[in-house]
Amino acid sequence: MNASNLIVAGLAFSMSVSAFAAGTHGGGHGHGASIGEPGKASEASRTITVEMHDNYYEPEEIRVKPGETVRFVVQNKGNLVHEFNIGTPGMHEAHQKEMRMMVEHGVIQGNKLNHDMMNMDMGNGHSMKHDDPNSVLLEPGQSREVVWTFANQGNIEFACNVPGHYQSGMYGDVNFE
Ligand SMILES: [Cu+2]
Repeated sequence: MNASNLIVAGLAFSMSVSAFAAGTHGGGHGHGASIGEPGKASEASRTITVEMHDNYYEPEEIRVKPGETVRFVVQNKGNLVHEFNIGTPGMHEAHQKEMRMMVEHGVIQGNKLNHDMMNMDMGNGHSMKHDDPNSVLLEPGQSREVVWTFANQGNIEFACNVPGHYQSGMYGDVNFE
């Protein structure tokens, strides 16, 4: 096993551990009923454009109806890599550990992503692809959609878990009407 395989194996292990830890808190990694579920664009009642800046969102909070499906158009208008991730505060905290590993291993490099490394197959169906349906990770200038069906209520935030960003205020509340 060469050095880079060793690093990747270590990262795969740490990511699966944290994913498991998040799952035990009932919520998991975007699959829990508490935060809702991936939605269909055809069922979305409206589109909300979310701009990501260094380091804040515009708008800073959103209001949704219980069970509403919303199509988010997420645009990175900043100069750094940013994430839009729908989850509970506990899920964000767990995800921040994974993101720290991604920075430490050079997958996230300030203003760009190492796509080769993200696409690398680490075995067992794992990769560092950041393709959970409740989140997008974007380089400056990129734009992508997230369609999400919210549950009836919940303590939900949209947040950026790139190291330091949440702590500097890059999160917003999802308020239920
Ligand atoms: Cu950010």
